[in-house]
Amino acid sequence: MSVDIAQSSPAKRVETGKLMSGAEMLLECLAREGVDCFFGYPGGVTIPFYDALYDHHIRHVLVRHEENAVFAAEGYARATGKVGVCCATSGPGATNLVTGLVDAMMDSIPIVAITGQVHSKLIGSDAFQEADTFGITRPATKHNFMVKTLAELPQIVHEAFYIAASGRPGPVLVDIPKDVFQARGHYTPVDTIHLPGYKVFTEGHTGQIRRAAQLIWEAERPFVYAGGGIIAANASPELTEFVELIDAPAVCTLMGLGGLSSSHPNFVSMPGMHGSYAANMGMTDCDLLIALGTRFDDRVTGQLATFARHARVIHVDIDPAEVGKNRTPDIPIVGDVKRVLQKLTKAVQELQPEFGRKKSEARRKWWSQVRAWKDERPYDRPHSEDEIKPQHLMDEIDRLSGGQAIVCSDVGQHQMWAAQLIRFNEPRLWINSGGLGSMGFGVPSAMGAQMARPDKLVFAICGDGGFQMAIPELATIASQGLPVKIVVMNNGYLGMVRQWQTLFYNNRLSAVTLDCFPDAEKLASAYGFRGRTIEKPWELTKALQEAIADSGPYLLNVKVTPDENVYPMVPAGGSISEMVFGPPQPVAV
Ligand SMILES: Cc1ncc(C[n+]2csc(CCOP(=O)(O)OP(=O)(O)O)c2C)c(N)n1
Repeated sequence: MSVDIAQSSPAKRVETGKLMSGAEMLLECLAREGVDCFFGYPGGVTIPFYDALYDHHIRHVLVRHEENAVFAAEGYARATGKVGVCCATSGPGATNLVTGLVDAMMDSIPIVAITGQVHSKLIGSDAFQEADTFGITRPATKHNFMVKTLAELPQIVHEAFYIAASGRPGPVLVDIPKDVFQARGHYTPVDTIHLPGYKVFTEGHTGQIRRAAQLIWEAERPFVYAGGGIIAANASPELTEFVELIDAPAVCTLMGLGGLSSSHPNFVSMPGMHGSYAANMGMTDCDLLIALGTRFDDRVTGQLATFARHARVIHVDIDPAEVGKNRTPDIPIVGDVKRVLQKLTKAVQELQPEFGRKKSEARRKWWSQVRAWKDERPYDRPHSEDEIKPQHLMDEIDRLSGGQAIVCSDVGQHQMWAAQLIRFNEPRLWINSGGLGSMGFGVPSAMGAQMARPDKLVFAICGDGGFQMAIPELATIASQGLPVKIVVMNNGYLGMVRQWQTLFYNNRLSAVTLDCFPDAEKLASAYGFRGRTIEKPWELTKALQEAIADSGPYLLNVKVTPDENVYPMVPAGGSISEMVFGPPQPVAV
């Protein structure tokens, strides 16, 4: 693949051939890539880089743990679509990045991670803070580079950005030895990228697209299954137009929420393990499943053998490895879902005179069935006079944000309730660790999102477990003055694990009780901002309004019913049509 990057680079900042250090060259490359801020933590081998940064305009955010540098970069990338950048020193700094890199890999998030490495002469000698970062991060990244000489540094950095953002996005790591940062040489801007082994198929096969259009007209019960690829490809307008044209019911996966507005009349909800009855029944009974930028994840499909078994499948994805990985499609289309949807919409329109209206009676029946499922079993919204129900908390956040706030979630029960009950009327509002499910993600990703979108109301919704993994970042939030609203849904448990132990392990609660949660007011005030604990339903609205109205960060600790379970639930390995809607009833003897 060859591309001209001179066009897209901001105006040249330095004259060609200027003498500079490797550290300065790296900063020059970052500036040319349009990086305005990045997240990192320095150490011995990156001191030359941080020294060059001292005089540079790019903003650096000092996180309190390297894992959170990746999560923050992910928050930045997920909120904007731009490449997120993070940086760590050699050895423990680099190994601390690994969870975040895998997280970005699983969710296809464009990240460039810069790591320092020991002096080239010491590599392989078990030098102080030497780790095989290249080897360790190989399976954790889309691609990784080890820079050996100053001459190759600029080319590698630009290639890293290109690979991270193009095709199926993902994390790319660049490992730079200390002597490369220190070396001096003449800088020549990079104008082209030539990667012969790297191919991205964007357009989709014309014949397959035409066949897909035909299937769409022939179908009596079409169903759209939209994933995170819609967000990554900025294909939300194309998805909306397509769904309206074919007038099919549509679901967005946990990664795709906001791809079709939650308020759109064709939006059914989220499918899968904690998806809605209507979404899962629609997937089960449809005769045509149109899968767009999605990977048939086990949390969506449940038992594969029974998943959408009556359906023919059209699968559009930019990554050929995803097509047919879990379900063999009838029409595979490898391409950028934005481009393919544009073409598919056109192809469907062209066939309209031939096929239009033929199936209208069947389609009417299908819609009334889907609506009946929606009415029959909407999501549970229990209310109590005495306790705050988790669902009540999410409903209030939804009401006060009106589908417009950025919501960064941690992992667990609160994540599922937030995904079920909060509306996302645009893409890039819902930010969560979908594939890896990394606890500790909520707070740092909210930092990154708020850095990227200072104009937006940003929530970090966490459980009391995940929040405690991220407490060090309260210092970053305070020092950067980021007005993130941290809402802890505090049930006193590692709730999602407790739920499984309750339902499937005879309620033998093992290592899931979280006692000693800190006083939220004191904790927040120790960092110089406001916080509060509430536990009564009548306090909820006012407390949330107060947090939102506060001009700074806010920590709201909401004590909720401890033993509430997330429903519906598809037991692991079950068919998605076999949802459970409550605890097993005691059997009479
Ligand atoms: C880093 C990490 N460790 C362990 C887990 C396994 N895990 C998934 S959900 C969960 C419980 C989360 O508890 P909490 O943060 O209190 O949220 P809740 O489920 O109560 O909403 C655990 C331990 C994980 N996802 N990530």
